[in-house]
Amino acid sequence: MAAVAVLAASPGLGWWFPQSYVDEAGAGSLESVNPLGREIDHLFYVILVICGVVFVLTQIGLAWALFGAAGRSRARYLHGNHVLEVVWTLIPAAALFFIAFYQMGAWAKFRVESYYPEGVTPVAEVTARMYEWRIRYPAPGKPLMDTPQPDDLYAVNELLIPAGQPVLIQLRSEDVQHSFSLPQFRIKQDALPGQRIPVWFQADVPGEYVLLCQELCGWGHYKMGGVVKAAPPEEHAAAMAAFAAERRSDGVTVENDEVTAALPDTDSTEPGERN
Ligand SMILES: [Cu+2]
Repeated sequence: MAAVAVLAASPGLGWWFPQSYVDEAGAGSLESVNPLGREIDHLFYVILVICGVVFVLTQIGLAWALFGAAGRSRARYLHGNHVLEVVWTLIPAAALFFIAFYQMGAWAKFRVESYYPEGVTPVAEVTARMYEWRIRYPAPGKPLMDTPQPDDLYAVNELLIPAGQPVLIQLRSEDVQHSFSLPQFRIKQDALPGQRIPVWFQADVPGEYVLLCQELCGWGHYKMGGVVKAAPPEEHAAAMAAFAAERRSDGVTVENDEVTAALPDTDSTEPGERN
């Protein structure tokens, strides 16, 4: 009884998932910020209900064997019961098949490129290494290339993304196996040395979210944390432009505006036009 009560009450009590964001009313939301994350939560609850039903039926069977049937007949030795064995093989098999097919849609959206949401934009390459996340952004307005470009921007442990739209990162590892995990997005993907793995997600609500390594990768695994900062698209674009300006600045302020105006405007030059 207690177990069933706990099973029924646990989703409302927020035992299973971390708080994602604080909504306008000031209440913490346990819903994932990621649309795909909400689908994954639904799968989680479907499996929780299946396990709950099986648990209750098993306990009823146990109680029946202990107290219901015990008084009526004497215990006797049975070598086996084929019908019973077939039944208890088929029922779990059917349950597993159901789960396998039921989750195919969510899996395809996460993993299969042709099922990615429309407009998914590669924003950065994220390289895991002992013990940090190295982030490589393309220069503002340019696409992310597979190989490093001279005007790329680099950061550590801080991933800036636009909110409200699907974004994609290319995940790599420089040394051992790590795992790129965004609990509030329900995203977890291993980073494997020698592989480039695309991972997409979407922050429906602007805010700061946790980035963790969820694969024990060495003594410093515990400190391999970062942050995903999701801002509305205009704010995000402004933040990236400011970041680019800061990275390209040599720290010297030119007092004379005429000197600045006389300098060639390198940022607006297309790569092909450079001489
Ligand atoms: Cu790690």
